[in-house]
Amino acid sequence: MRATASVLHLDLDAFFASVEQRDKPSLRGKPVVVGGVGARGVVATASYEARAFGVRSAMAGGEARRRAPYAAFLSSRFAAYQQSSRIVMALLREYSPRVEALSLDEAFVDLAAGDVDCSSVEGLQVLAERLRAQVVERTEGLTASVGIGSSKFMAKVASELGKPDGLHVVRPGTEVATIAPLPVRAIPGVGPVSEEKLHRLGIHTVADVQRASLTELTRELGASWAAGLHGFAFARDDRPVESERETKSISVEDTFETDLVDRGELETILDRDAEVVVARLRRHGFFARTVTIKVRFADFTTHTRSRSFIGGTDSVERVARAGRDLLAGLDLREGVRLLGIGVSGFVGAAQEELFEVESDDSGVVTSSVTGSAADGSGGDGQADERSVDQHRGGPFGRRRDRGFMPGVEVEHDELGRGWVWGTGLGRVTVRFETRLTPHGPVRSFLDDDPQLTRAVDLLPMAWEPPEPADESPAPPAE
Ligand code: TTP
Ligand code: MG
Repeated sequence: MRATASVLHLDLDAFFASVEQRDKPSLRGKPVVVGGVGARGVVATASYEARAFGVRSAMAGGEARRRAPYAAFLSSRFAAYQQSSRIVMALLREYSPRVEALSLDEAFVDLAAGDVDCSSVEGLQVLAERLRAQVVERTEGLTASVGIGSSKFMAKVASELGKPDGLHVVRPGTEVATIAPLPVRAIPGVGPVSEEKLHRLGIHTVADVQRASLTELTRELGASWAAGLHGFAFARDDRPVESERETKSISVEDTFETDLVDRGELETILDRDAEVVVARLRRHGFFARTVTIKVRFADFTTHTRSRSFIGGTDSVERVARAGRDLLAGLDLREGVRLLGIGVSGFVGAAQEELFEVESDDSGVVTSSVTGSAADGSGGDGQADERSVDQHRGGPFGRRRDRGFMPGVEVEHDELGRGWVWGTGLGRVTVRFETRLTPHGPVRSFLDDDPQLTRAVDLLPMAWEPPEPADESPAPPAE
């Protein structure tokens, strides 16, 4: 923890849904759900208007529809979210060179590493309000919540307290009191499993952790985790802000209580870890060129094996398959103590041709392909951001190639640009409006109408970030 409040955390409000409302004027102020479109889709996020009906991230689409039947359910448009994310990240880099992006819509900024005077809280408030106003201006309407504090933990807690569309500064000296009433889930690293364990110990809030004895925590959680948890409860956090370019790899590893020799079992673990790794990769909006596995044997010798692709991938299937292939090259009979899988060699996801290269995998990655083909709506929570591009010229029937999923942008030869409002029974309904127009009219077409096509490019933003080099990590030197 630092003496001044020099760590800033920014998190865009209802990010995907806000981009949709910005780009679709008739949806502003209305309940909007992104994801959950297909039969088995999952909600990626919901606008605050939809949250009022109880719709939440990760909720099944069917449940979300029951709660908010009149909401607009849209498939995600990854390229549009990425365009706005890049604008925000570039803006943050104007404040400090040390910006750590946690996902497309969330980042830490080390103000002390920039040219910022952090000595006065009032001064920081002025700076943060200016930053928030610039976010609205440069993204043409998105809002951000900002938190400032003396560590990453404090800054994150602060932005949560500021949400939505607000600012909160945790004054140095008030950290421990600020976090005391929060649920244990607010502590970094406390997920559902640790939360459950702590609840069983009667520990529900950070104040409960403060009161618990370290001995008791150690008994239940192990020494290192107990010490970390206890430290966080007293606001001890000196984790550095690491700029995006320093994020060179994402990996997960498991150490086993007894050495494993069964290849099938190890492959299953590898598959599961590949899913975790790829989920994190996608949250960063990256594609990876290299897959690495790490195997430590019973005698503690450690082996790593890598494989690289020509283009980047964010396919669970490809990463897992590469991992299995690499594992196949190792003799496991001695027994495996530790198994890890990681991805590196990140490239930005905005390269269209990558989707074409990837299209072989879409049947596996886009889990709702069969489920949603019948209703023609396509898309599925986490995966539909990809299917937008993969369906074009991909391995699907001609109809699906048109990719008219709810929410996607289309162009009509005479009526101009709009977005797909709904599909079904061989028809497509389009609302003709964009970010730059007032509410537009609605028209229906046969879904093979030659005058109607998917819009290829995004509408440019008035302010585009300086190109490019430093917006996604460079591929590793060969
Ligand atoms: P969050 O910042 O967690 O959520 P949010 O921006 O939608 O809402 P809030 O105002 O509470 O910050 O996530 C950012 C985006 O990441 C979100 O808009 C959609 C996407 N996302 C997923 O795709 N899957 C998920 O499980 C979550 C939590 C988010
Ligand atoms: Mg957010």
